[in-house]
Amino acid sequence: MEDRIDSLRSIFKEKGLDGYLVLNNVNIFYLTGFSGAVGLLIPVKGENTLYVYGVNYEQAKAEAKNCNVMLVERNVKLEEMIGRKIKALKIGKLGFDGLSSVFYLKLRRLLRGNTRLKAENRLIWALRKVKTGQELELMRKAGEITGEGMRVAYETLKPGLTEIEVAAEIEYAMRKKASWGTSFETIVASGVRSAFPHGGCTEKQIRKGDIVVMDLGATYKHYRSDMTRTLVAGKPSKKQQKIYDIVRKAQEKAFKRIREGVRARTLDAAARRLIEKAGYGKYFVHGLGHGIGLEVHEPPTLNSQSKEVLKAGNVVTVEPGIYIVGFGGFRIEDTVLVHKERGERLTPAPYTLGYGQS
Ligand SMILES: [Mn+2]
Repeated sequence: MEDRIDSLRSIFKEKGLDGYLVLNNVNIFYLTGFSGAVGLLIPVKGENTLYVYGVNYEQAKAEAKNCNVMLVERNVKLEEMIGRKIKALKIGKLGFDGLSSVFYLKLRRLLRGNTRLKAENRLIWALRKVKTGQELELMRKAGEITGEGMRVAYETLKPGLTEIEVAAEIEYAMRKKASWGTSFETIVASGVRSAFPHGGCTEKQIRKGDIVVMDLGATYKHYRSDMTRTLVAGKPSKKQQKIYDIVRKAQEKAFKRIREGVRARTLDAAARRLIEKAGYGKYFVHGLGHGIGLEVHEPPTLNSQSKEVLKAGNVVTVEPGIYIVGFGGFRIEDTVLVHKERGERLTPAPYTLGYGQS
């Protein structure tokens, strides 16, 4: 593994910082390969310190890379330990990823004006947004497992089952393919509930002719995947098919434009304009997509406000939708890897609306 702490150090050094404090658990994992620590202090020169409570101390020593593991005793306050270290290292300008307001105030009081604290979350995101080959291997695997979940979803879905019963089959199928867990709460939203983009799943029975939005994702070795398909339990009506086809075209249109250098908001606009022209603009109530990796929602965000320009190695979702309250919702989503000249879907599954008994 390339040393990510060193990469971060060269970035924050360039920004004129002489140290960086990482408190976000996922960032700490990203940088050290160990997920059970509570703080990581990186000075511009010298040793990195990883702060760990007793329960994870031995594991941290075995697993954490490129840092000195420091035990945080139960009777010692973490911010005081970190504050003392910052003083000892004479760090004048310290960047950090994110601190709770309580932690920030305590640290500021302890450092009494000798150290300037500067929120610099974007520095870590600059690294995390561009996936390495090793990360992509895991994301591909997460995508394949998710595809298996969707395959079983297609196979399982039939009128009479509850949404939760379908979700259970999906999750079991992914688990059997070595999923570490779901990326987020599985959505199986049927009938009028499909119009709620975050509808979750309930004990509602799926009825013949219901639109069913199924949004699922597996996690593999910490890396996440995200995919949605919309199905009708039975034969789709003309109106259902018509709206579905618009969403499908919108997704394909945005997908085709993916490549390095494209603006995130251009992609959002491509899908949105198609949906608007078809007369459903006001029913596309969210952005086109989001970055994904160790977390299910990461930068770069793909929406009309986004200032992001895509780079090769970004992994994003492309998920246009149309949600008509009282009628139903339609969303198609894939997890997509950005290459220099094109996008590549990491979530394999067919795009059929109607299916099962007709
Ligand atoms: Mn998503």
